[in-house]
Amino acid sequence: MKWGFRWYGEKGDTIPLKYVRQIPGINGVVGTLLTKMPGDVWEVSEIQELKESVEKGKLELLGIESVAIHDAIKAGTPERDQYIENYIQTIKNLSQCDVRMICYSFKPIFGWAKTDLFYENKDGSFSLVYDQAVVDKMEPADMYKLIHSQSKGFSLPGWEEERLNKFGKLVEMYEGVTEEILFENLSYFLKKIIPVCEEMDVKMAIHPDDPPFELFGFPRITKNLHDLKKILSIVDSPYNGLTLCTGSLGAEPNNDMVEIIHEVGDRINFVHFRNVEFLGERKFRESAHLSADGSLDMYAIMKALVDVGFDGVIRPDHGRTVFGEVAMPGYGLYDRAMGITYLQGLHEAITKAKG
Ligand SMILES: [Mn+2]
Repeated sequence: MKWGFRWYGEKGDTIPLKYVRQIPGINGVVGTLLTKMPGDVWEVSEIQELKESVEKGKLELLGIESVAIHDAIKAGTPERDQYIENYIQTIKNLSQCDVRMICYSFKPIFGWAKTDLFYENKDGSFSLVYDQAVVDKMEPADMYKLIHSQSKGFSLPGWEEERLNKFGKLVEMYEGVTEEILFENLSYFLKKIIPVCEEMDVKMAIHPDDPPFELFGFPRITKNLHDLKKILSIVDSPYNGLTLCTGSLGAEPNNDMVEIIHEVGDRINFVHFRNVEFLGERKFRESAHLSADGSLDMYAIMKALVDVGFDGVIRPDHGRTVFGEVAMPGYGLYDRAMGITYLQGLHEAITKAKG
C-alpha cells in the first residue's frame, strides 16, 4: 500500500512538495497536468517533467488524478473515436513514464457539487457543505456562479471558466442521454481502452458521484454498489477498477461502505479517505477525518480494506480549512496532514492486531 497526497503541481498548488514530504510515512503524490484539456494527448515530455518535479522533491508519482474524459466520449457523439484514440495514446505515454494508475470520472456536466465551500464549523474551522434545499432553488448554471463566488480566486477542478462559457452547448450535447445511454457510452470506452491498459500495465480507477444521488436531472451511473458492480462487469479485469471515495459514496446513508469494500474490494485501485457528517436529508458536511467528527466509521472502513488485502494507493481526501491557512477549499495542507496521520494510526493498529 502506498500513502499519497493530491498535488496540483508547482504552479497549480499552494503547497510546496517540501511540505508534503514532511508528512510522516508519505510515499508520494497523485498529480495532474492542469494545462491539459479533456481530450488532449498527454505527451511523454510533459509527463516526464511532472514526474521529475515530484522525484526532485523525493516523492513518488503514484498516479494521475485525473485524466479527464472528453464530453464527446461521455455523450457518445461521432467524434468520440478520435478522443478515445487520444486517451489510448495518453495511457501508452503514462506507461512509458512508469505511471501505473489513472483516476477518472464519467459524469456529465458536473464533476462534483457543494453549496457552501466555507461553512464555519463550531470550532471556527471551515468545511465544504452540500444542502439539497439550496440546490432545489437553483438552475444548473447557478451552481457555477455559486462555486466561483466562493472559490476565493482558486481555480477548482471541474469548475473551469471555459466550461461555464460552454454550458448551454454542454446541456444540448447531453440531451436525450439517459443513465442507460451514459452506461453504454462508458462500456464503449472501457472495451476499447482496457485491453491497452492490460498491455501497458496502467490501472483505471473510476471515481464515484459526489454527491452520489441525482443532481439537476443529469444521469449519474456511479452512485452505489449496484452501479459499481455493473461497471466492473463491463470488462472483468483488475485494470477496470475503482476509486473508493468514502466521502462521495458515504454521503448517501444507504451506501454501506464496509459492504461495498467486501463486495468489490479486489477491484479497488485507489482510495480517497474522507468523513462526512449527515446534517439532514441530503445535507452533509465534510468533517475532519476522525470517526467522532462525522457519521462514517473510519475504523470499520479501514479494517474492511485491510481484510480484503487492499494494496493500492490511498490518500486523505478533502480536509477542512484550519489554522488560518489560505488554500483551495478542501485541499489545504494541515487538515489533510492530520487526516493521513490518523488514518496511518488506524492502519497500524488494525494490522498489528491481526498479527
Ligand atoms: Mn474523492
